[in-house]
Amino acid sequence: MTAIVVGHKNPDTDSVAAAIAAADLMSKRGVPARPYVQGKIPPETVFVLETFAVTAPELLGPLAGQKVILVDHSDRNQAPADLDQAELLGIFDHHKLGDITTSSPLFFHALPVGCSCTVIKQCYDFHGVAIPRNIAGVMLCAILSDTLIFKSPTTTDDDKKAVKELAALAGVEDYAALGMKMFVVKSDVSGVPGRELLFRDYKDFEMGGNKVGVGQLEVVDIKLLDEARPELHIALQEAKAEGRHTIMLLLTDIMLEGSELLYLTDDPALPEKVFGVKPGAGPLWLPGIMSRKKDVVPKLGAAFK
Ligand SMILES: [Mn+2]
Repeated sequence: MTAIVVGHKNPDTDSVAAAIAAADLMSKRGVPARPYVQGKIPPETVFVLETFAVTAPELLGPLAGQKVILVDHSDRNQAPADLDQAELLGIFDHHKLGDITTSSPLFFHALPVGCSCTVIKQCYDFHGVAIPRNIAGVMLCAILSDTLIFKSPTTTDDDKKAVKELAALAGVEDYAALGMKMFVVKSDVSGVPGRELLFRDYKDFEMGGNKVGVGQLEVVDIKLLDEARPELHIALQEAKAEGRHTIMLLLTDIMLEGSELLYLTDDPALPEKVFGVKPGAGPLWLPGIMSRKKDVVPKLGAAFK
């Protein structure tokens, strides 16, 4: 039976690239596997797949009776709803440990690095399996995307080493230029409905019995989001009304290296507790805040304890 490899809901470049790479590695290790996605592939990822002529993974179907490998998450609320009806073979990840449990032994490859594809690159090397040129290209882009071209505090030396080696394999001479091209594509949000933008790179968390959501839009110039602001505010209000204690959206400017925080919460003291800044009349700009995973989620979780 062919195993299903799939990343988290609201797929990003890492969750798509990691599924493609993990399926290739597992297949070459004797476990036939195919990559899937849990939702619409975002424009940044479409650009990456087209650049390296890699076929987009299909949309995931029912999991009952299937063998599954997860990439880029180990949280129940980011996994397929019917995961319990499948056999979980293993996980490749680089996030905090989630709440998925299994009744059978599994493999679990996780490292505190900037990208799932860095973990999978090391697994290819460990097993002495060659990475195909086009898959090296999408893995390269995933690391550049997740690490914001090494500007994110999640970046490690392992990520930088993987990027250099993958760039060589993919025949990419200037990986920083390729990364910028990718972020320019990602920054084009014109005509995209506010709700789609809010949920494009979005995660819900369970914090102290509350549903807390954090979205992030990473652009090369925060002004590119000006036109979308009215719709984003409506989308935030709708999402808040759907039973969330708190909803946050980080508007990250990767050139200015900081984020503006849009938020709605039942706890007015929350922004100060988490970021140490009192919201004023103007936009809430957070210098140096680039990573949901490293700069936001741990402090947010602590504030709910
Ligand atoms: Mn990732």
